[in-house]
Amino acid sequence: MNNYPPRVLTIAGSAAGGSAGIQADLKTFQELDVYGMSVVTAIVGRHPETDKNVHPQTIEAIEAQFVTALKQVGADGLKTGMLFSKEVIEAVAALVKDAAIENIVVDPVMVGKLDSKLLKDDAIDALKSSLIPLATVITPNIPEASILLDDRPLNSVADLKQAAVDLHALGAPYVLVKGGRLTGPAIDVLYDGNTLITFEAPRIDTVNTSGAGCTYSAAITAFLAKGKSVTEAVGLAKSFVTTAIEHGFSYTEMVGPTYHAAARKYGEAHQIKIEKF
Ligand code: PXL
Repeated sequence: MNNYPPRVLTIAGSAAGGSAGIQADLKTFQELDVYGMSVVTAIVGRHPETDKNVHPQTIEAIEAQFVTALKQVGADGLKTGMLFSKEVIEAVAALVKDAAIENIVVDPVMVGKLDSKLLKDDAIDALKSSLIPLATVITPNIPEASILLDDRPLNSVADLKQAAVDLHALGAPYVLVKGGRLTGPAIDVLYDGNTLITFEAPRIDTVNTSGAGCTYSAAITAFLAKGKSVTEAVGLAKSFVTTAIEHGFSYTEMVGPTYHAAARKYGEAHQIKIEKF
């Protein structure tokens, strides 16, 4: 055994503003002392209200990056973020399947905070049939869970619990439905096929949550690669992201970034309340 940090790979889009996507993932990996690597699937330009500012990379470029990372270093964990198209999802699923990596977090990124379109409509089926079944854990937010459930409205924690149970049928052993868009405390629901677990943090009164979902799933990946169980990883990651949200910045009038270094700099002030059902 050596003392090298665990190796984690993100397969995601480049978010030029630095708050989300690859940039958020690598910052989070660094904060949590895991060795970060990246496969860039698309370059997202300025104010991406439509998909015209999304510049997808070729399948060849995506495969080349993946093979480089795995051959040069190897991976103890992997997360996927923005994949954008059916073709990319299918190529990534084939690579991930072949690589047989232990910890796989699929964040089914579909729309960004600025309503930017990060996944084409015809890609949803590919996500469900080829990638989600390979995941250890999937981490949809409410709009994503709703789309994965054929536009089911999700308006309460009870709805999230039912959504987690129903999404489990897609084949990932763990489903985390994130309730950040509800009102009241920020409650996420984890389902493992047997037990429902809720993770509750206080709601932080801020608009600066850009990239919070990316940061959360990156932190889960890092903790899994360090050997934590899924339940432990989710609790630790939620504490990390809550602290990052609490200390987010208003650099401009746009929705600002979370502060990835907040837990290190200020300490983690938030106890996550965990309940089993
Ligand atoms: O926060 C979702 C997200 C993920 N990935 C990329 C993004 C965004 C939001 O803008 O740009 C590349």
